[in-house]
Amino acid sequence: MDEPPLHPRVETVAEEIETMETRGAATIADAAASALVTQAEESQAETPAAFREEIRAAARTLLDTRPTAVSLPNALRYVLRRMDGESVAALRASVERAGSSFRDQLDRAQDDLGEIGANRLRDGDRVMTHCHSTDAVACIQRAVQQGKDVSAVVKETRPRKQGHITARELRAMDVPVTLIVDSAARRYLGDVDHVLVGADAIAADGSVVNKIGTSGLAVNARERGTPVMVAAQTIKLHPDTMTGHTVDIEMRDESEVIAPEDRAEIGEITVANPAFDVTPPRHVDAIVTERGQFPPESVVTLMRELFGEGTHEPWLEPTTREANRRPEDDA
Ligand code: RUB
Repeated sequence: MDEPPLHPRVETVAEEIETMETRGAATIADAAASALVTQAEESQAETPAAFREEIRAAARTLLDTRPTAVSLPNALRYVLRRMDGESVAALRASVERAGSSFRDQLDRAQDDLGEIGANRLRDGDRVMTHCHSTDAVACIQRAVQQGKDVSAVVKETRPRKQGHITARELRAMDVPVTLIVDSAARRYLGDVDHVLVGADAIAADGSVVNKIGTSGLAVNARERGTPVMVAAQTIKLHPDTMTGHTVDIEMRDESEVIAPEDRAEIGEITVANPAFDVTPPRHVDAIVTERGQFPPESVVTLMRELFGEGTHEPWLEPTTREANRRPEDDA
């Protein structure tokens, strides 16, 4: 069977997510939902079946871009589950409605969690950040709006240096920033009141999957007695982990770690570039969501409330689901 036609915007968004021009779990979810809406708005499908197949194909293309941020499948599921109607026009309207309510919820969730996270910060506090998380930045921004004096020690975050984005955004809010290399983190942990990070996925046992380096930072913070706060909208909760699935950790290109010419000069080496790591719940003090703050071990209760006991994959036709199952899906 021919592949359904995809709108060029879907291909572009997929490529931007893959190359990290669009990055960060919440931003990825937002871009994926709006790409589905574009596919719906511009679809030339003449039958409801053809329309549905096009939207599912667009979702599959977007899904295949980055494996770790669960906000991506959660966003696609949200829109696909609400695709409903007997005609192309009705289906199109349902996707448009779902895309727009998803994006509204995303914005609201970030504002609400920002308020809760800000309540944990006191006037004069100093936070240490890792990578760039819009959810984490929202907590600091809200604290500043509450009139609190907050400063930050910002980890550069190798290899892509997303810490620079955090530093720029915090400076735009007039927050004093000290930029450090990742290996200087332990040296400064005694000088900060909180470690504040985001999440790409949160597992049912409360483990936090976030940018590589988060777990080492959390272990060091525990040793220093510095509380670790994870700012994560509920779209970061990974429903499949309730039924035993593990989170796939993305391995990225070696050239992000070392330039090919430097590598050639060194000689034969293996370069490994995992993008994320897993912080066990015992090293996390609080997960701050738009639904309140949770000790990591209790996050499963919220997960059950939001997702029931599991999910299905609406981008797959039931008949092709088993045929499309990849071995890594069972990992
Ligand atoms: C980004 C990263 C962020 C989370 C949360 O990794 O690990 O901490 O995605 O971000 P990458 P947000 O740069 O590889 O996408 O709070 O904005 O969803």
